[in-house]
Amino acid sequence: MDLKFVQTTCPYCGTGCTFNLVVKNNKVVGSIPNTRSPVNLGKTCPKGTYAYEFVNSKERLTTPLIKKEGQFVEASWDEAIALIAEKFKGYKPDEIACLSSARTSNEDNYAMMKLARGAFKTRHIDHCARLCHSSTVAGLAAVFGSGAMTNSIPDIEESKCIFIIGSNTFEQHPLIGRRVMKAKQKGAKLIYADPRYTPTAKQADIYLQFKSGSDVAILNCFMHEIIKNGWENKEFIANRTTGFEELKAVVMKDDYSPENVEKISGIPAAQLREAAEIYAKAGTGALLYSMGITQHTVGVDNVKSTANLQMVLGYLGRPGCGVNALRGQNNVQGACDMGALPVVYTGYQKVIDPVAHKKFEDAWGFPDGIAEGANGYEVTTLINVLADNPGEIKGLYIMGENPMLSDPNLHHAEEGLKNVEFMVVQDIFLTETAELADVVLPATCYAERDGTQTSTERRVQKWRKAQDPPGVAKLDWKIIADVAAAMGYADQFAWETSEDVFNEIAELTPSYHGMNYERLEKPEALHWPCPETDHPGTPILHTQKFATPDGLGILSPLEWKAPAEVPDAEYPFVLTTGRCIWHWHTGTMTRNSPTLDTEVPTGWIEINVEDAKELGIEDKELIKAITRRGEVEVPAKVTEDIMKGVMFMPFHFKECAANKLTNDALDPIAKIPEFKACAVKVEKIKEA
Ligand SMILES: Nc1nc2c(c(=O)[nH]1)N[C@H]1C(S)=C(S)[C@@H](COP(=O)(O)OP(=O)(O)OC[C@H]3O[C@@H](n4cnc5c(=O)[nH]c(N)nc54)[C@H](O)[C@@H]3O)O[C@H]1N2
Ligand SMILES: Nc1nc2c(c(=O)[nH]1)N[C@H]1C(S)=C(S)[C@@H](COP(=O)(O)OP(=O)(O)OC[C@H]3O[C@@H](n4cnc5c(=O)[nH]c(N)nc54)[C@H](O)[C@@H]3O)O[C@H]1N2
Ligand code: SF4
Ligand SMILES: [Mo]
Repeated sequence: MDLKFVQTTCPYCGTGCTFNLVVKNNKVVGSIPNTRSPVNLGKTCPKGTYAYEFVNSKERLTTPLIKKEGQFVEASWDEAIALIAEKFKGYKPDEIACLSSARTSNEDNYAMMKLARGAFKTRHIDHCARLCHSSTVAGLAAVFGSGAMTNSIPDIEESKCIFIIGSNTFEQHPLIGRRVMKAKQKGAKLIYADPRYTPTAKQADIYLQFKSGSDVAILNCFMHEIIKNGWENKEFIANRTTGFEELKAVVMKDDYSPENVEKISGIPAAQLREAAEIYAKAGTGALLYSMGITQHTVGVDNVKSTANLQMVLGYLGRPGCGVNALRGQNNVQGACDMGALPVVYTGYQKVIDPVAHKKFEDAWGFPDGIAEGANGYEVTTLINVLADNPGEIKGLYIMGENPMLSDPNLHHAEEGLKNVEFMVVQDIFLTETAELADVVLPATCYAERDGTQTSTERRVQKWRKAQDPPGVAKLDWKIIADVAAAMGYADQFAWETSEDVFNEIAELTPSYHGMNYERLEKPEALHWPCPETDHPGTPILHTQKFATPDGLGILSPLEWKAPAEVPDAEYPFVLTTGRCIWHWHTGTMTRNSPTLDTEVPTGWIEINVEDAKELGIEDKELIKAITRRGEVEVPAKVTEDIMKGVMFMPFHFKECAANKLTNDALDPIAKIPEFKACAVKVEKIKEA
């Protein structure tokens, strides 16, 4: 028997745990956590533990498929690639759009960005970060000059008080949750704000339950109390920030007194006072947030509000502090870093900056130039264009995304995707989105390849090949390079290994410039910025100054605004959506992992006990949930863990897809949809 262990990085969440894949006779059969990892210290959560199960699922795509007369027919790579090249050559640049993937490696995202801008010459490229942390990228870049998590994961242990708002850390970033527990063991307090009494809430010293969509009011109330009592960090405010007087003028208004914020949020005034005092007096406080903050029409305001609080208390630039935006997908940080966004090349070099444009044009050497230096469509704008202006975009190339379940207001998204003349989907499974494609391309998964991914703490870590891919599946960047070559750009995509791609990235990206595959072999890998090969990397950002032009952090005066759609007589409840620990997004991987799938076989809607009683709904009863955009049948979970007036659904399950209900109203700056609040009603299903 041939047995080996291959160290790799978890393909699920942005925590970036590493483990060893157990490989028997050339097949991945198990995993063992890596004890040398400074991130997960020898542990993994259930998804990491069973991340080997989907690798050899019978459902994996094994060969290219071409749709002929409405049916998929197996095809050779030559045939599929030739068809794609011919179709895309026939479209004008602005008729093409690409969706890149936070599930794939940095090398793949870089290749996709180069394919879009260099070969297709389109400016329309984006990926699921739009639905996730686009508010963070926009909000933190505006106030700190850099849109990333400021501190590192091990650093959370140094905190004296941890304030988690809008992140169910214990279920969605379990190995970051473990750090929070380690800090607690050292005496730290945990304050947790969330509409649901989640597993994270169960560990909190103070739990603030509130109505979805009141975050700015709550954060302003904290600052109101802090400034009223003189607990702000006057030295930090004076030396490192601008805009304090303007901020103060807003947060000190009576609107943000604990009594008034109790009316908006439902949190008792006394509890708001107590939480603000404990947090302010801790002296060292880390704020953690995720989708509860970002996925709102006021997502950018929410993000800036968290930054305001941390600056007012001087909780930045030192250990145990920070604005810690917990990034979701394994490589969403990297996909953004690689420029899989409509406004930047790698390392956030702006496409509208003529210097950056020329740098990439010269370095890449396309004989016929690259996409113009203008911003393109965001995912959400693209879907609107597809649905409302058919024919404007004719060709769509999607790598590793499943918008047919993950986009808001699915009927609208489906209408848009069906209007595309020619659609390519490159995935590891035949997804709901792939079903609509003209060509489906089989990719290798994390276990079948070398590559790098960048975790939420900006740590760049490696994937290592453990087994061969199924059938004729190929590396994502290799497929992209083949498409480019068939369009006449073989020279620009002449990489032989993943390392070749990485070296090109490092060459063109200041924050990755000092990295190479050899340096990334160390157990702790490297955090960007890492500008030179002798630079140790940067675990904590903004220690001396912020990355803004004058080095100062910008305090933003912000008023609370209600969500785009609030309950009324017809739709009397707030619906919020999210995740559970066992499943991943649209379920392609976790529902093909028998252990995880058995734990939670289908979806549900959480309803407060009193609400259920008034509606005459029993636990586990199949009911109908209805919004202005659609309806689904879904089992009720009657529970005290959710606030009265609020309901919650996970979006993992196609048979009761939460996104048939969600609102596609957008934040005006980040263009993120309001997944976290819309108005809903529920009905009993009448017997036939
Ligand atoms: N198991 C698992 N882990 C995951 C994922 C997964 O699919 N499954 N996905 C990954 C990805 S891509 C991401 S982005 C992260 C997301 O990680 P999280 O943001 O932690 O997950 P969510 O469940 O989307 O939402 C978090 C919490 O926000 C609360 N919430 C709802 N409305 C509001 C509100 O108005 N304000 C506030 N403050 N909170 C509110 C919800 O009750 C929920 O508990 O998780 C990552 N980790
Ligand atoms: N209602 C509601 N909707 C939401 C959210 C919410 O909180 N509520 N959250 C939003 C957020 S934060 C996010 S991040 C999005 C996620 O939205 P998506 O990114 O669309 O969801 P995933 O299911 O992660 O899709 C990733 C796809 O990549 C494929 N894949 C995995 N590995 C590879 C690989 O190596 N190569 C290739 N080519 N493909 C691969 C998977 O099979 C899967 O089809 O969902 C958003 N939608
Ligand atoms: S915490 Fe995230 S990275 Fe770690 S094992 Fe779980 S899913 Fe994987
Ligand atoms: Mo996400």
